[in-house]
Amino acid sequence: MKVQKMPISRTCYHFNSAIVRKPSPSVVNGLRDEDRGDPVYETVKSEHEDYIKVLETAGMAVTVLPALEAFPDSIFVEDPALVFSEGAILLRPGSASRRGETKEIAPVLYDNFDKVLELPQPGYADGGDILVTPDSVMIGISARTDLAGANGLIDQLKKLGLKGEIVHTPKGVLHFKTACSLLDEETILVTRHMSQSGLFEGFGHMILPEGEEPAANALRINETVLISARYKRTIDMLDQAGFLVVPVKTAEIEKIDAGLSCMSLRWFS
Ligand code: CIR
Repeated sequence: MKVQKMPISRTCYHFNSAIVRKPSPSVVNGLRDEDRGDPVYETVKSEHEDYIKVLETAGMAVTVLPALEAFPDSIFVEDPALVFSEGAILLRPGSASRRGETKEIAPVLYDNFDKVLELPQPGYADGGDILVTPDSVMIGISARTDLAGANGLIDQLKKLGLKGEIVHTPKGVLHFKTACSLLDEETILVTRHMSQSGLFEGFGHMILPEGEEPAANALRINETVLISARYKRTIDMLDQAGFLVVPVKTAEIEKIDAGLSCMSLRWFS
């Protein structure tokens, strides 16, 4: 079996703390790239409750923030902030309708972290564009994260002792992590297209089966890999490779472009 019990230490996927935010009925108006119909609030709510249970089972203490009616996408707490054991960074989402989410997430970060930094002006950066790897914090330029934001973020990461690296999100892909995620310190789950980008040369690649590209946003937490329950071939592939896969139902939230990472902020405290 590939997943090993590692000592609890700081790695890219050993976490014991998480922050999530409950969905509000306004979630039905969430942004989306493609129209697959509005999500049903009650179903989103129940999928989100299950997601919290999965995080708890994976070993996290979860802080649940109240729903925000004014921000339909605020369930995606990964985008307005970035957190590490070393401290937190408040970001500036690239989408105008989400920009106010930073101010809303700030208080819980000041409560939990000694160091809270802010993305300097100018520029935008969404947490969904940031992939933390053992060597660097990769920042994908996208429709939401621009060069100024990425450079500002690199400066803030330096203050936490971390190295940022600018990369490019393929055209038509919402966030960098929409197309890849870290399975362990040396293995990446990745779409065939992004696999050919040359970005992950030092990693082993697990390429998503054709038609299951949306499963790319998986989430490794401690011993488990969370993955959308809809993608059976990807689940089988990871299972056969020895990962401890936990299928999570996110079909309704996926209508507004959710993956597994975007609904939580995670760190080791
Ligand atoms: C948005 O377009 O901002 C939301 N509907 C989806 C955000 C997903 N976030 C993420 O993958 N980090």
